Amino acid sequence: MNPQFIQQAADLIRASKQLTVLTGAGVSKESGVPTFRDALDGLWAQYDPKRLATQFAFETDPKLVWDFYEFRRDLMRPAKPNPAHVSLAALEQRFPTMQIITQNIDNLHEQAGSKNVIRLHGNIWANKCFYDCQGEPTPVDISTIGWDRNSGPPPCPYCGRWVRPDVVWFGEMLPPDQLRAAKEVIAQTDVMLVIGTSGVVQPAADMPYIAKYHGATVIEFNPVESEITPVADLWLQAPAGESLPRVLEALDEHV
Ligand code: BJW
Repeated sequence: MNPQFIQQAADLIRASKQLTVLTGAGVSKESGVPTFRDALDGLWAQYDPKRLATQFAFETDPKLVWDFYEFRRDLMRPAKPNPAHVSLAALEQRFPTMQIITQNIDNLHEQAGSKNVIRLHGNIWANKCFYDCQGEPTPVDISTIGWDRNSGPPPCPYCGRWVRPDVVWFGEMLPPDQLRAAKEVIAQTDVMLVIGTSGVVQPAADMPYIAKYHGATVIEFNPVESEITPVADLWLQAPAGESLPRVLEALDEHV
């Protein structure tokens, strides 16, 4: 990794007034959480998203989809924040208005200590009624429900129909308050760090382009070229768990 790029990133961050970070699955890869689209080990290389991550899939085979998310929870349960999450939490200490906008559902930013986190795609550790029978959303605490765990999703305690994970599937609207908050912060952003996203899923994929349109500088952290690279002013082509701590060190050298 070019040391000049590390220094340039640190200089841009130091001079920023509103620092915003957009993260995707790549930021959690070094914690052992699989990405979606990496060719060999991404989830969608092994599983078909149309059969697992849509309302239609859940209506067609609720047990298959529920079991897939239980499998994902088992994969994520031992995961711990990696140096990229830790560096972002440390960066928030230095820049208290810094905002993370994440597509991730794994909670690792919060575990690392980040406070200002906008979650675009929900939270795998939470559940809700598939029909939102008590209003949108209808959260359900499944630890209070007794049901046969081999039979698929638990019954909603209010309406008796299915409980589902509180994540955003393809074709679903994003949580409106989170999306609104993201749009507001992007309009104010002068430096955006884009970390570990392929930039193919809307509306998150447009956010760096919108930030750029509003005059922001975009710094990408990704070992592989993405849909964001064409709009990036600076591309740190390395795993985020390696590049972000080095940017932090470069910031600390000039305090
Ligand atoms: C590293 C690294 C390391 C590796 N360090 N980096 C046609 C055109 C435009 C839009 C649409 C369209 N047809 C349908 C749509 C809308 C659709 C969409 O965008 N589809 C596209 C795929 C075409 N979007 C939606 O449906 C969204 N809702 C919506 O738009 O509502 C309005 C609407 C509805 C209907 C029609 C039209 C409009 C909802 C999207 C929900 C996404 N949900 C998922 C699943 C969440 C639950 C779960 O986990 O199961 O969210 S899909 C999946 O993709 C997940 C992720 O958050 C999301 C983004 O993936 P991400 O994070 O970018 O991961 P990867 O794997 O793609 O990339 C990882 C990157 O990390 C790579 O670049 C690596 O190189 C890098 N990396 N190691 C740093 N160590």
